[in-house]
Amino acid sequence: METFNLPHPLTYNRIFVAGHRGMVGAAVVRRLVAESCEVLTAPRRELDLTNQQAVQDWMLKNRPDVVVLAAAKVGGIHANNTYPVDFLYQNLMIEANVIHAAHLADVPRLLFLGSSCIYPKHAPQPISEDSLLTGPLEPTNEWYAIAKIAGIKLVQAYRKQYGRDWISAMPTNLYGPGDNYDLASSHVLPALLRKFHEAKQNGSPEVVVWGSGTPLREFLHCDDLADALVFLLKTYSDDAHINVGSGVELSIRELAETIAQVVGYEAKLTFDASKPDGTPRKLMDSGRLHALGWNRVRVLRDGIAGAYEDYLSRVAE
Ligand code: GFB
Repeated sequence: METFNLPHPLTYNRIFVAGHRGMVGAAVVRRLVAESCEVLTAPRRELDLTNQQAVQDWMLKNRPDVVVLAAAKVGGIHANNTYPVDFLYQNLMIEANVIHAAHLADVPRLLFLGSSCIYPKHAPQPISEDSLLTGPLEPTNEWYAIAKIAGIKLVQAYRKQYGRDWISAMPTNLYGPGDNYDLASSHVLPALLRKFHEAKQNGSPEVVVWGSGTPLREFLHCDDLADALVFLLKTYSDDAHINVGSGVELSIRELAETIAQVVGYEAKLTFDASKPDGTPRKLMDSGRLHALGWNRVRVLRDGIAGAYEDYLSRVAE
């Protein structure tokens, strides 16, 4: 079995980015341009990642050196809470198919992406990697969390049983170009960008913010995540999954106020208590990543300004 010597330069590697049309996958593809590697992608119409046979056929035919598993069914608190089957079933299928096919094709290096929601609802803050499976999950996203925990365990199982040099990274809440701005299924940051933009256009005096506005969230730009992932691919080999956060934390109310400034429109914030708050706080401890030597996080306001440009150019009417 081929193993990787670390640090590994990635030069001339054939790297399959599963989920290249998603926000994270697209960011990874952008970042890999600087690495002199060959990026492999598979459009959804040609490869359905929930189809086991199709994934195995594709992997055995293409035999990449590296797989970055950025494909997932993702969504904000409302979508997670409303479509538990989609978030559990689709993510289990995608992970199991891609990870097992990578094993069959003897892929030397694989990076699986989890999520900060894998941790218990009331985990001590900032949340260290060791908090996994120490308490009950946040109910609004336990389906997604269980699927992501299964993915981490699958990667660990292949390491343990077959000596695969595969790793898992846990990103915090993400935002950036390519985000989903559909109000029913998006995360909070793109949703509020859209709401403030539309309020500005319509001259509306108020913007509705779900929940109480008090939950605390940490936000990381997808291009910063992609940079950290490439760093980990080159340098990290361990059974333990590793947190990728920004350390930039604020309340949902503060986020709304920041977005108001970026969009340039002051509106009254109305809090909709019929919508769930979700987990009260979700700040990751990224100390392990920093100790390895990565800590390059952009200023949140600059990142949000870039995301707003993306929204204006791609989505806004
Ligand atoms: O980003 P979000 O949907 O997901 O919501 P989570 C974060 C917080 O923002 C919650 C509030 O307290 C929401 O109630 N919020 C306020 C809004 N206004 C809005 C709005 O207009 N839209 C949305 N979506 N939220 C997700 C998980 O949890 O985080 C996923 O469901 C995943 O599994 C993701 O892990 C990273 O941070 O609560």
